[in-house]
Amino acid sequence: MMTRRQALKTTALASAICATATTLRTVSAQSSAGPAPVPVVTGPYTLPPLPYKFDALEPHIDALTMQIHHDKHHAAYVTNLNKAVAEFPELGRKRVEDLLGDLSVVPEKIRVAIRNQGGGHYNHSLFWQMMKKGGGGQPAGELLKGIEKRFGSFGVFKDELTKAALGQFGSGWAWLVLDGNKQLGIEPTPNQDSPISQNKQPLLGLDVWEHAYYLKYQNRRPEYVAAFFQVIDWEFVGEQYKKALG
Ligand code: MN3
Repeated sequence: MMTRRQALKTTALASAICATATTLRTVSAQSSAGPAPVPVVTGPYTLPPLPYKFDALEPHIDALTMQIHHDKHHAAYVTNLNKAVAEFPELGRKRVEDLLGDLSVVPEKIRVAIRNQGGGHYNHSLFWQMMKKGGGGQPAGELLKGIEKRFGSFGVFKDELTKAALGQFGSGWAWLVLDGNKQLGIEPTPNQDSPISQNKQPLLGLDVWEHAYYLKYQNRRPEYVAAFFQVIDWEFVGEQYKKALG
C-alpha cells in the first residue's frame, strides 16, 4: 500500500512531468513555425545563402548544426563586420579578402574586429562551398596530382589534415593552402584567422570550433573530422586550386 509520503512524491513527480511536457510542446510549436528569419544587416557585407538545404549533409553533419552555424554564427560575423566598418565607409567598398590580405592598412581601432569578424565571414563563405550532398571520396585531376606530389599520397594528406584539425587547441581551423611559392601545405589557424592574412590561399578549410560539431558529436572531434571527409566537394576545391595556380 502507498504511504502518504509516497503518494505526495508520486503527485509531485507527475506534475513535474506535466510541466516538462508543456515546455516541450511550447518549444516544438515554435520550431515547427520554421527557422527564425535572419536579422536584417545593414552594411556593405551580406550573408551568402547556404548553397544547399540545412539537412543536405546528413547524417554526417546534422541539419540543426548547419542552421545555427549559418543563420546565427555566420550571420553574427557579418553583422559585427558591418558594425566595424560603419565608421570607415571606404573600407566597406573593399572585398573582405582584400581587407584580410593586408591588415596593416586597416585602422588600428578596428583591426582586431576585421581580423575576427571579417575572418569569420570570409572563412565561412568558403566553408559552405567546400561541402556538398554526396561529396567525399578523393580529388581528381591537377589537384590529386599536386597532393600526391606534395604529400606522397591522398591518404598521407588526409592523415596530415586530420592531425592538424585534432591538434588545434581550442577554436580554429585546419587548412589546405597554396602558399606564395605555389606550394601546397597544411596550415592550422587559431580563432578566425584566415591563411589569406599570411599570403596563403585557402583551398580547403575544416572548421574545428565546437559550434561546428558539438550538437551531434559533443567532445568527439575525431568523429566530426572523419565525417567532414564524407562531405567535401572536391570539384570546388579543385577549381580553387586551378584559380590559385593562375
Ligand atoms: Mn564556424
